Parts: sequence; C-alpha cells; structure tokens
Amino acid sequence: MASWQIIVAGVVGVIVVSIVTNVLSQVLFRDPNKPPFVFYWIPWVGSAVSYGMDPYKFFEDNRKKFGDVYTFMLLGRKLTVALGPKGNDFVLNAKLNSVSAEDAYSHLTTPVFGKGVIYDCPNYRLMEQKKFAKGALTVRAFQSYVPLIVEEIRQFWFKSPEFFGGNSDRPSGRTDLSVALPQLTIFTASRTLQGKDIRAKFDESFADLYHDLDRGFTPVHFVFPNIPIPITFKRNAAQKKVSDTYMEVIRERRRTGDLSEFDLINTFMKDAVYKDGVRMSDREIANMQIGILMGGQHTSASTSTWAMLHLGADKEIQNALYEEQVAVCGENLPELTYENLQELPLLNSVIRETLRMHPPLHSLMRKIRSDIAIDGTRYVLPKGEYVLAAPGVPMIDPQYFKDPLTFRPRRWEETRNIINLNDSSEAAVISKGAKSPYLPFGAGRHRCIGEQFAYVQIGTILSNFVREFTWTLPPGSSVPTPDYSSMVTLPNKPCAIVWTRRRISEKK
Ligand code: X2N
Repeated sequence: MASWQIIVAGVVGVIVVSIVTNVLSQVLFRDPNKPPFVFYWIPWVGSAVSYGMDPYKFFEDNRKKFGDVYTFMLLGRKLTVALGPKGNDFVLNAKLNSVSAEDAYSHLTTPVFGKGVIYDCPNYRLMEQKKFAKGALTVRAFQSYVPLIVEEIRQFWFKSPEFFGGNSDRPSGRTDLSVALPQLTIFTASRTLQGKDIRAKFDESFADLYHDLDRGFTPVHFVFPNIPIPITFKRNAAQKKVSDTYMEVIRERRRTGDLSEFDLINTFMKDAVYKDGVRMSDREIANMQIGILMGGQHTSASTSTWAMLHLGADKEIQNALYEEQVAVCGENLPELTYENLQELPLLNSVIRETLRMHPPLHSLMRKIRSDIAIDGTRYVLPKGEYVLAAPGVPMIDPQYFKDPLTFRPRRWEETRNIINLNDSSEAAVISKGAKSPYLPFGAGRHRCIGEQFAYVQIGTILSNFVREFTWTLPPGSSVPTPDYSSMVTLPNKPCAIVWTRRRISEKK
C-alpha cells in the first residue's frame, strides 16, 4: 500500500471508530440521574444542524419525545433544555453560584464589546452597570428622545430616496425593510442613547466599523471565537477603533463640560461609581456603549421589521392604528409625544404581539458552575455543562395562546397588567416573574433593561410610518419565514413592502 492509502485508511478508521463508540455509548449507558439525551450520529457536532436550522421545531419535536427537560449536544457543548414557564424559572432564576451567563457568552461578546463590562466582569459589576444605564432611561429622558427619533425618521425619508421617495414626493414605491430599518434603527438609537456627536459619526466611518463588529457577532463566532478569517481580524480592529472613538468623545465632553443631553455617555460620566468606590474608567464607559448599541440594534431592527411585515399583511390593523393616532393625537396629527405613546393601546399591542411571535433571542444560555438538581425529578446536571431557556416556546404554545401562529394584536386588549399564574388564559400572561409564558425580555438578574426604550423607539417608528404611508406586501407574497442563522431571529429576505404616501406632502 502507498503511504497515502495508509493515511486515508487510518483517518477513515478513526472516524468510524469514534462514530461507533459514540453511538454505542449513547445506546448502552443511560444514567437515570440525567435527563434524556437527544440521539446524534456525529461526535461533537451533535444536533447542531437540526437545532441551527429551526430551533423551535427542534424544541417541539424533542418535547414530544422527552417532555420539558432533555439534553442535547451542540458543537462540543452539552445543553439541557428546560421548557415551559417552570423551565424558564429554573434557568433564569437559578442561583448565582450555580449558573453563570458570562461563562456562556463572554467568548462571543468580549471581542465585540471590549474588556471590563457586561460579560467580561463579575456579575456584581454587571448588576451595577445595568443600574447606571437604567438610571439614564427615565421618563424625562424618553420625553426628550421622542422628538429626536421623529426628526431622524423625517431625515431618513427625505435623505434616502432609495427607500421612501426622498424629496421627489414619489407617491408610491417598493422598499426592502431588511435594509432600511436597520439603518433607521442605528440612527435613532445612536442619536438618543449616545448623543449628537456620536450620531454624526454614523454618516461617516462609524457605520462601516459597526458593520465589522456585527459580522463578528454571529453563531459562527460563538462556536469559534477566534477563527482565523478576515471577519475576525476586522472585528478586532473595529472594536479598538470604535472604543477609542468613544473615549475621544468622552474626553471632549469633559473638556467642554457639556453634559446636558439625556444620553447614556453623559449618565455614565456623571454617575458610574461602583458601590465599593471604584469609578468606571473611560475605556469601560466606552465599551459599555458598544454593548448597549449592539444590544439595542439587532433586537429593535428585527422587531420593527417583523411588525411592519405583519402590518403589511393586515390592512385592518394598519388602518385601525391610523384611526387610533387621529383619535388620540388629534385630527391634524401634531408631532408625536412620549405621553401620546402611553395612550395608544393598539400600537403597544402590535409591538407586544410581534414580540410574542418573534422574540429576538430563541435561546438563553447559562454555564453550570456547580452541580444542580432539577426540582421534582431525579436529575442532577453537572458543573461544566450548560442550561438553556427558550422563552419563545410557551409564547407559541396553544396551551397559553389561542391560535398562536396568527398575528392578532387584539388578543392583548382585554388583558393589561393582570397577573395570575394559575390562570393560563391570555388575560393572565403578562408577568414580571419568571413563571410567565410571556417573557420576550427574559427574567431574573439578567432581565433586559431595554424594554421601555424598545417600546419608545419602535412605537415612534411605527406611528410615523402609519401616519405617512399605507403599505402592503408585494402581490402574491406573505410574511417571510424566520432565519435563525444570525444572533437574532430575522425575517428571511427579501422583506419587501409596497408603500403609498397618504397625502403628497409639501414638506421639503
Ligand atoms: C453550521 C443551520 O447555525 O445547521 F447584545 F449589552 C448586549 C444568545 C449568545 C444566544 C449566544 C449556535 C445557533 C449554532 C445556531 C448587551 C438586546 C446582549 C439582549 C449550528 C450549520 C446578547 C449562540 C444562539 C449559539 C444560538 C448573548 C442580546 N437585548 N440585545 N449549526 O446572548 O443579550 C447584548 C446583552 C446570546 C446565543 C447557535 C447554530 C447585553 C447553525 C446550520 C448551521 N446563541 N447559537 N441582547 N448552528 N448551524 C444580548 C444576551 C447576549
């Protein structure tokens, strides 16, 4: 035999033996103190393909076989899924010394956000960072944000003729929302959360740098954080440049002393002193801004895109939103205010319903730090493995939501603020605790702090589109299916709408 034949035979032999060993060990050894295991053929890869293609189908198929708790292999990690409201509570309210989010996420997020913040610090630091950010997101701040968002939307319409007709007063057109709405989202988020100076940078270099950061914030980099490809090098270079730019802005603001805007850079500059007296460094404040913008960007862009698509498919709701604007804001539709947003129940139901069907994150993970028992079972999960919550699963379960795959914002009309965990009707499912079937913002110590901002930003965007345009999906098309291959659940492209201007305005 030639030497290459020996090598090929050896490699094939190793593969065959490892597959056979893997299959046999799954079939022969079942530990009664461990959850059922989803069978897989290929070592290490495990269930990656079926989970990665459609996680909700994967969760549901295996729930039928195993119930609410089971373990699967994902690219070298053993993850135990805990489904349903009890599973959400188990994962999201697990004790700090038993599970850790930073041990599950840091290798993905730290190269993008930078050091010292979010998942690159002890949890007690993150808790205070969230408090600092939350301290900026006051009613007074939101009141200042709404006109700024309205102004950005106007500029976007008039300065981006490719999307909405520009200055031409084009009465109708076709737009790909998956291109337009991420741009509008970054402009509105940066203008409000980070101020005029940072917003101005998005007309120049910042957009490309953030694009480089985005491309390094994917499931690929979750699996191979430092995979030696150009995307990784660009991610690293962009992190440094963006962080340095924030630091320059911080120094410039300190020099001029102008901290008057209600943005998060100013709040952190003023207030970010930890309880133990340590002040956040400029570098940490800068990296915090990257985390906040990355967090706000993908989730909001995805949610507003899904909402616009569903409204395009539902003329009745779209018109009712316009009527609601007229009834609440007045016949001649004066500029929207933060107070108006609180008085638009159908608008808020549209956002709530969009998040029910399309929560941006399908999987929330924690790494197990010390063995944990699952109440009511014999199962003990060992240190080093992972737990996974999927809050989106109960949100499309007919046990909790009638006709769950139908977009029906009015289902929320009867239900405001009623909490009753024993009642599984739709009237009972909005809750702050973790035992709710409706948790698009998670629960527990890692619960989202961006909820109110998201409602303000998305609410303002949807209101202004409803005022200016009517739209439909292109003839013969329907709402796109989900794409699970990026960090948030996006609609598959193209996300086209066909729009008509309500009145040819004389605005220039
Ligand atoms: C190769 C298909 O695709 O078979 F951004 F300040 C900022 C959540 C982290 C989920 C990781 C793995 C999927 C493999 C598919 C901030 C606003 C946040 C919250 C396998 C064949 C980010 C990683 C998901 C692994 C799925 C981290 C976001 N509010 N933003 N095979 O969250 O909050 C932030 C927080 C994570 C994951 C996966 C595959 C604070 C495939 C085909 C392919 N996952 N995933 N945020 N897979 N295939 C955020 C939480 C934080």
